[in-house]
Amino acid sequence: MAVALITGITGQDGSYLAELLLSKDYKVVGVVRRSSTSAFERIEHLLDDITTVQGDLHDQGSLLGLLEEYRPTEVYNLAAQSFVPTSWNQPALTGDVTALGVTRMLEAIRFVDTKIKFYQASSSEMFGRVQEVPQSESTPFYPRSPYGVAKVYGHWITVNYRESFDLFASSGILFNHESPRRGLEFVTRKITDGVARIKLGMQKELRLGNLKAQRDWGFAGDYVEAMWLMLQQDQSDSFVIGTGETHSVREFCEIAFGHADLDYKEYVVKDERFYRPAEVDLLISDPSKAYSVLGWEPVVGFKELVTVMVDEDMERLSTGTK
Ligand code: NAP
Ligand code: G4F
Repeated sequence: MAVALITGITGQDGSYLAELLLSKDYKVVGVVRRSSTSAFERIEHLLDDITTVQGDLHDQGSLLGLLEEYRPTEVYNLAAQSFVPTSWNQPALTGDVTALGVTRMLEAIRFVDTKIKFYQASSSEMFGRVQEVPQSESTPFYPRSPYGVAKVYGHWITVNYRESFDLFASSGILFNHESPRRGLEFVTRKITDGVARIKLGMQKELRLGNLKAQRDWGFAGDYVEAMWLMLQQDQSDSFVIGTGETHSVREFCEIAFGHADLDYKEYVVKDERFYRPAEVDLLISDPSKAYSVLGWEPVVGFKELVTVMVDEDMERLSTGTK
């Protein structure tokens, strides 16, 4: 039986990846960090089918112990301090988890079993002040946040262990991907949650930062399929995963508010607090390598993504479900 160990299983992507791997008859082991409150909101429906274990990317021993005990065939390293603004307030912690945490997992694999296949969750945030449009696997990195810098380290240490120790270590350079399970602080979910609250009379306005920023937004459920495909190849490699389209935060607002018969201009208030010390203005992927080598393509388009997120937030808030 294939055994997958997922770090970050309580996060957006971890929950979709666990569902995908269960549907493929994997035994799924999810690493959860110790907390005084439960972080199982996104995986509550899976708890009977997966094994959750305590571990932390800060702690080398916990990772070694987990690999020894569960002997996974595949490790998906999705855990990170993943919110870009927090990385300016907690840059050292971000580097410790998001950068050095990758090395700790790779070291654990090197010591326990070099046959374990490894997936690293790299990010389009590494392209930062983009050196090329669109961005592909060969585009140079120019990160613009401590998070982006940490992800560049995580990416290159993955490539380095692939080349130094012959590990099967793949890096997925994923562009922004969203869903109704996205954290509420990220701009897409902040907007769809805000739209639902305004429509239901629970909130009067929505305070946002830079509306001009452009992102290549896809659906998280489609992107976890690409992660799995990367580990089914004959050789490990790096792949850009995105839709090849870009849209501004303003466009996202137009569609989201419009879907609820509202005009975003009447509700969105610009707030300096949500501007960043250094911005990533434009991201747009060239996913042609993934299309041709992995046979992967996104299914959910931009407008469908936005409207589904609004609908789910309306449903959640109007029925009082979580
Ligand atoms: P997310 O929802 O923020 O989930 C992050 C996960 O990491 C959570 O399960 C969190 O646990 C866990 N975690 C944080 N610190 C940890 C630590 N020290 N030890 C163990 N676990 C820890 O992120 P996501 O959107 O699912 O993204 C998954 C991965 O892809 C991340 O590495 C992210 O940086 C990367 N990525 C995301 C996108 C995107 O658009 N979503 C794009 C490119 C790359 P708690 O639940 O306890 O907080
Ligand atoms: O939704 P965001 O916070 O995502 P960001 O910074 O692009 O990072 C996400 O995608 C990365 C992949 O490129 C991941 F690696 C990372 O882990 C994360 O998942 O912000 C998107 C854009 C930014 O340009 C930001 O300035 O939206 C702009 N924005 C405007 N107003 C806002 C807001 N962002 C947030 N979070 N909140 C606002 O009020």
